[in-house]
Amino acid sequence: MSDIRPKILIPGQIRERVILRLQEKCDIVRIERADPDLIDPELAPEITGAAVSGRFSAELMERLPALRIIASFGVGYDGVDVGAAAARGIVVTNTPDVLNEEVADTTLALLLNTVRRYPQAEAWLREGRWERDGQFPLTPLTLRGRKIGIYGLGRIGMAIARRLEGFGVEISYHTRTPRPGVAYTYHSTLLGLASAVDTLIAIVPKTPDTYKTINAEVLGALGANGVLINVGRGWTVDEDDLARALRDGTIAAAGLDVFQDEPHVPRAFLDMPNMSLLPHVASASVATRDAMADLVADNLLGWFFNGAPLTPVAETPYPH
Ligand code: A2R
Repeated sequence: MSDIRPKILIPGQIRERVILRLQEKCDIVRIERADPDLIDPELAPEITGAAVSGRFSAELMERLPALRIIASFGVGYDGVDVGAAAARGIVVTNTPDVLNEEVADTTLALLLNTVRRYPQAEAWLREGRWERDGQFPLTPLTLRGRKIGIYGLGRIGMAIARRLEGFGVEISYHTRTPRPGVAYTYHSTLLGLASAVDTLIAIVPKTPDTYKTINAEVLGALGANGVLINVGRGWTVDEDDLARALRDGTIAAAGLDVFQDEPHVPRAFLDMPNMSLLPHVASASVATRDAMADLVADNLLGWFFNGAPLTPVAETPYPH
């Protein structure tokens, strides 16, 4: 297999480094977006691999009879129809671990920005209000004494928890299965966790089971001193319920890096004084995005030239 140049389809945009890494040993076939009709029917039977940042549908797979592997950019691979891939014997890979620490850094920054209002304090200075109006108002909220509940204690959740230990706060968590070997308090339901803490950090994947699970009931359980932070997927939060809870004081504040319909952010959020908002930047440093790009390329190169991909997802294990 190593003497031929595999043809790799790249639908839409991807970090240039993926292409630079691949093109030495592979032929790259680019289409403007992940639309099956854009694939040249003469090339389609020769395409054996794909690299994607975003969506890859079952229809696209159907047009590519020789496709064996889809390397997805990012740890969440909800844009790829993994069920269809598994049914066709196509391996899907993602980019776990290399972004854990960066995402955890962002999570702590977002938590602090939300609780202590640092972005607003900096805006106060930049707008000349320190000189004109005096001290920035004291923040009603503090991280001191908070009880933090982590919804999802996987690779990233653990990196967040390790940082929180240094901040001297209480830590508990909810997952479907208790994580062995950790001392944090386990709650078997999300509602149970929300009732026991005042700060909820969500870092779960987008799956049918996590859809709008952070809803009015969970926010109510968090309580009036409550803070919600979401760095997983917007899908997990009922945004209407959240806007209502922030408006009527059901919870105190929220910090979001992810939204249901990105890059659209609900108008209600933009006007909310007790929110800290980021444009999905949790892993967005050059170094970390390069590491993710390298892992996309190394999965494809591993498959075609070394006999195995590096990080296949659970639904399409390798070897089968
Ligand atoms: O439930 P478990 O025991 O499989 O624990 C996983 C948890 N999790 C859930 N917890 C409660 N209810 C659910 N329905 C549910 N589904 C999954 O989320 C595990 O503790 C965690 C996921 O961890 P990892 O698979 O290691 O993912 P990682 O690398 O931490 O990334 C999390 C997500 C990505 O999927 C992207 O959507 C986002 O962060 O960037």
